[in-house]
Amino acid sequence: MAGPTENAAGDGLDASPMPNVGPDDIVIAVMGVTGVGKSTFIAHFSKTAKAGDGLESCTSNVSIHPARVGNRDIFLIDTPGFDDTYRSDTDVLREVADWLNQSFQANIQLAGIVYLHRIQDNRVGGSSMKNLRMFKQLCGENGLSCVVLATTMWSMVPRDQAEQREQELINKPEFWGRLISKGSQVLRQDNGVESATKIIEYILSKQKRITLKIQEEMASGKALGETSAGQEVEADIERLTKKHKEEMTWLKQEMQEAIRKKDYESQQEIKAIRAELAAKMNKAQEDRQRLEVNIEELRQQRISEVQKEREQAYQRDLEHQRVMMESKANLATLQAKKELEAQLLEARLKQQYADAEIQRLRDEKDPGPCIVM
Ligand SMILES: Nc1nc2c(ncn2[C@@H]2O[C@H](COP(=O)(O)OP(=O)(O)OP(=O)(O)O)[C@@H](O)[C@H]2O)c(=O)[nH]1
Ligand SMILES: [Mg+2]
Repeated sequence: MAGPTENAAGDGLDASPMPNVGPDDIVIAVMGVTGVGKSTFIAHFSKTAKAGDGLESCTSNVSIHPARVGNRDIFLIDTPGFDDTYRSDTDVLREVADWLNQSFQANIQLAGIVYLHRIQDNRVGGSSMKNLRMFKQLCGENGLSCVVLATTMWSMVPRDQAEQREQELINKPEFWGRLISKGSQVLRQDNGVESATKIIEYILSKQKRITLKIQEEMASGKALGETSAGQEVEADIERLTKKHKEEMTWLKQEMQEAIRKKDYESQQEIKAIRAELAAKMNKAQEDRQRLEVNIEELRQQRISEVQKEREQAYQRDLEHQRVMMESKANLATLQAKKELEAQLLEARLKQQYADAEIQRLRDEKDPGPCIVM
């Protein structure tokens, strides 16, 4: 069994950001909100991609997938979306930024980015739009001519409605408008491998290499929290903290009211809500502090986080195997017990049959007193 320090190449947990990838290779990143279809897109060209089947985030680490598109060998990078089910935006940004920093330092530049968007999503303030804001800040303007903005899930919306939404995305500057005016290309991911191939081929036709804004910013010595993407996350934390403080003030008032009324049940409820809220406030502050890292600090922290994650995964694996072995053993005991019970029952029935037979033979031999009328 593999120990916690062993790891398959390219799952993003490696100390090296890009095992087997060099500066001459073509590397394309796929980004977008959780569940938009990033892994599905990559799986059209690579056996190593794993698409999800539920609403929860599936891809939680940056991962590299060797892929073949037409007759070209390239690498596709799967990325976790912001608004991940389990991780905060800070966690996701730290992971993506660390990976981008390392590739920058290894002289590996992206050939382009495929930014996916579900055609049914266009609500300002929703997670798709937050992802788009993060993407804009991460990417900056220089590489936008190598960005394809592609919509997925066309089969989920009536065609005319989907086309109307696509127009809205294109026309509104706060959606895709500004990106398009700086050179990004809109394409549709509406036909499996065929449309996916067109998207990759478009990027390949550009024959460029791009540096993202966050790579430049961090290479120039900025802390993660000082980069544009980091500022975006900080602004969200700020908004959240303000909301939490308001809720806390309101809860204090509610508590005073409950104390005045001697309503003990409400007091307990409010206490529990307050504790939960306090934990959230602490987490937000922790997240803010975790943005205060430069390239090297981030790298060192990520190495120990990854090591911890791997050890936890290893422990979970061991526990899983223990439970499996225990249930197998229980099943075997149960089966043995059932077999024994069946054998006992059979023996008992045989005994009863034999007793009855003996009794019958006795009755035949000695039919008892004959009563003569
Ligand atoms: N109808 C339809 N379903 C799709 C499309 N692309 C992906 N899906 C489905 O959507 C679900 C999520 O797809 P994934 O590829 O795992 O999404 P993801 O972006 O990798 O998600 P995370 O890893 O959680 O960030 C899967 O059940 C896919 O089969 C599409 O274009 N149309
Ligand atoms: Mg995925």
